[in-house]
Amino acid sequence: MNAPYNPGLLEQLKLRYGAGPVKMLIGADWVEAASGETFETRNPSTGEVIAHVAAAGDADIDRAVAAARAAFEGPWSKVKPAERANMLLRLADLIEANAEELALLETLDVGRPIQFSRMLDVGGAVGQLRYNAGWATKIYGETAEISAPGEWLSYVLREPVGVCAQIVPWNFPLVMAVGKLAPALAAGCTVVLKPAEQTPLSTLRLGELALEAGIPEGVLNIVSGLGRTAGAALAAHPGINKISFTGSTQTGKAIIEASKSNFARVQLELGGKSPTFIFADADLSRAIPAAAMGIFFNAGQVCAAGSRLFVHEKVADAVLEGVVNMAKGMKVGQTLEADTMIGPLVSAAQLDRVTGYIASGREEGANILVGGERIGEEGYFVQPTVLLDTKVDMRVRKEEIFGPVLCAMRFGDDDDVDALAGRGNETEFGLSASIFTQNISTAHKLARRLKAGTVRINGSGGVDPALPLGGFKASGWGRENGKAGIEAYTELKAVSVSL
Ligand code: TXE
Repeated sequence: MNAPYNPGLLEQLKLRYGAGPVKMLIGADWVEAASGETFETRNPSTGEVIAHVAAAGDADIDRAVAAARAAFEGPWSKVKPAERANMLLRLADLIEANAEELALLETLDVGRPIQFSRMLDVGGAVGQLRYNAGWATKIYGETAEISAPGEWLSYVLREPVGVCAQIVPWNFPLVMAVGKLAPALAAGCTVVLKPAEQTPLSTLRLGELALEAGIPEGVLNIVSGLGRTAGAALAAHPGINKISFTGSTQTGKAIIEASKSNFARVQLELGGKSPTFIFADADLSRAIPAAAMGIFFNAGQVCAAGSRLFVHEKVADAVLEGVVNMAKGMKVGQTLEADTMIGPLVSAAQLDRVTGYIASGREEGANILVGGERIGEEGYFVQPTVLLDTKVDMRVRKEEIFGPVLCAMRFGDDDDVDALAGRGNETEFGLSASIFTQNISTAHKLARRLKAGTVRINGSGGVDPALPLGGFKASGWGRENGKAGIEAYTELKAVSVSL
């Protein structure tokens, strides 16, 4: 993972993407927007424009939904589950065969250090495809005995839900696109997928690989475009049956509003303000790196980032010293260098947002233990930051910052599991939580009381395709991944035959 990048390949990518408008995939065609409009995507390490990309409008969204509908009602409905599985497996192989190119694209467009693009984006996408390929042949209906007079055969079919709109954010474009399309295709649905305007390139390349893998035309359509135009048109389109969205809580509300017109099934994965608890008996050699990387990894642009740290007063000094040392010691900088740990924020807007939050924390009386400043004038880099003395009603404490900014709080022996769970649950979000203690009773009691879709005990880690992913409260609706994730791409139909 720590190999140097290939400068020849980088040059080829720059030439390719700099050459002219990057087209989107509708049916079997690579097309510009009907309006001819484009938008820019930039390299967050430098601020330079990498490419001009087709900006879909209403007409393009209509065309993409029509292509997805024609495939769904037509040829795709005849494709057997085992064939769908094979297509997903071939796409996984093609991603592996083009791994270095996809990793470089992700690094250029997202600003993720190359070692993580290689490991998490490419590895994660392949894992999602292979996991979901397995489900294609394992989607079962049920039978039931009913109580009506006479003799009946009743069975419940699990059918694909239909044409799915999938709207993806910019923090993990490739792996999230694949994480949405793989279960949809495994279940027999067709897809119109919109990557975020900040990071469309790896997803559009994925479209080429999908055609190469033999996924038929119209089954996967990729429309690049702005959220307020293309995204809004897709979410409200009368031709879609389901929408799967990952992004901000605010846009999540707009998606719910849009679904009032088309009754699309809605699945939302929204923001978080996830707590990490470190007890006095915790193994600090695990807890400290987990607390630091839980918020600094990907410059904090992770939905499940551990942005609130609750640490027992007996170990608080040691933990905070450890986290500060990691904040100071990690290499923040150019993403193509193999040992870089932290890259820039994705965009100038995100830089303004994160530095604005740090300023608001200062104004409201928080103390900065480490970091707190932008780094340099080029690119969108921010220092890993730890805030102390925050209050529960401060914006930095309750809102999602989506940057490398940790709020650290102490607790004492008086805080029992119920009190700690209350503090963990004090925001509107409920996505994820981490607990470090050797006491299994404390760990499981707290896990049970936390309102969070994911709880990790004595370890950290990313998303696994086998485990349901999603949140309580304002962190979303429904789950992706695992059995629940595949079933969410199906509709139930009860059939009864009087014998
Ligand atoms: O998100 P948006 P933004 C949070 C994070 C971040 C904040 C703002 O706190 O700082 O959101 O990011 C599309 N109809 N998360 O503004 O707007 C858009 O084109 C339909 C957390 O970039 O939610 C993109 O494809 N679609 C999160 C996607 O929505 C619309 C990851 C996400 O953009 C739309 C990202 C509309 N009206 C941000 N408006 C996570 N849970 O990981 C925008 N979009």
